[in-house]
Amino acid sequence: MTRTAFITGGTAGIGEASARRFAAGGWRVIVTGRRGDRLRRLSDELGESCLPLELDMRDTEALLDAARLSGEWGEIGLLINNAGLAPPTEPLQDADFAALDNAMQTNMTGLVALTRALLPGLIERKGAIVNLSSVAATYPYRGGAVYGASKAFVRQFSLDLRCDLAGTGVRVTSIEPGMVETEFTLVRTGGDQAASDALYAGVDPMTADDIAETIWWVATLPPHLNINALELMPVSQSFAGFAVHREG
Ligand code: 8X3
Repeated sequence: MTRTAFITGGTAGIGEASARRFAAGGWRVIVTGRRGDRLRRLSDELGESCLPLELDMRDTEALLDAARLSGEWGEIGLLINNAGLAPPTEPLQDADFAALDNAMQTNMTGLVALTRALLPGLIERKGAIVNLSSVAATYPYRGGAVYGASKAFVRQFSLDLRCDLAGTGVRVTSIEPGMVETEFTLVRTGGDQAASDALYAGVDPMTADDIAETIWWVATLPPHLNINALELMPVSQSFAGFAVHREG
């Protein structure tokens, strides 16, 4: 039986790599994103196993429409909630609220709306949900208040959802990566390629393929196994200590 995955944020990075990984594994992939040209390119590459859907995670009505797919494309057994972004790392007191709101709507509201809409079918098929959180859910850093909080939401939403889904056979996982070299920093900095290159320089960061392979592993485990949360970092990334401010 061909299995079907619904992957958000598939025009780049982890979403795009996941679309390729699942298509290569024989799955049908419904791939969403805002950039139609990129979606079309991916769909040309993956052929009949890919259904591209131009979709903005902030448009709840469009999300609910997209979730009403019928026929074989409606047989969704896996939801990969990958779409998400980070606002610039300005301290909250200096931040532009529109950028924060954009991240909150995409990372939380859109994710919940889509998950809610796809849940009846996922329950019927004893499917799985993989949510992309972040190490920022657990480890705070300056300028990360809204991003980190939104990813903590994703982590806790995943864990609480397991309670709601007890007895249904539906699996839920929170994937929490650290540094992955994607367009993440380019988006966060408003397109500053030099800042993005500088952040990843000499780091040997994780790749989108690393995370796609992890999602593949999680999703293809035997059905009695649930990975609740999985935190990953490149070896070169670790933790800093507490900051202490001294007068004088
Ligand atoms: C982003 C993780 O480590 O690049 O989700 O800030 S990190």
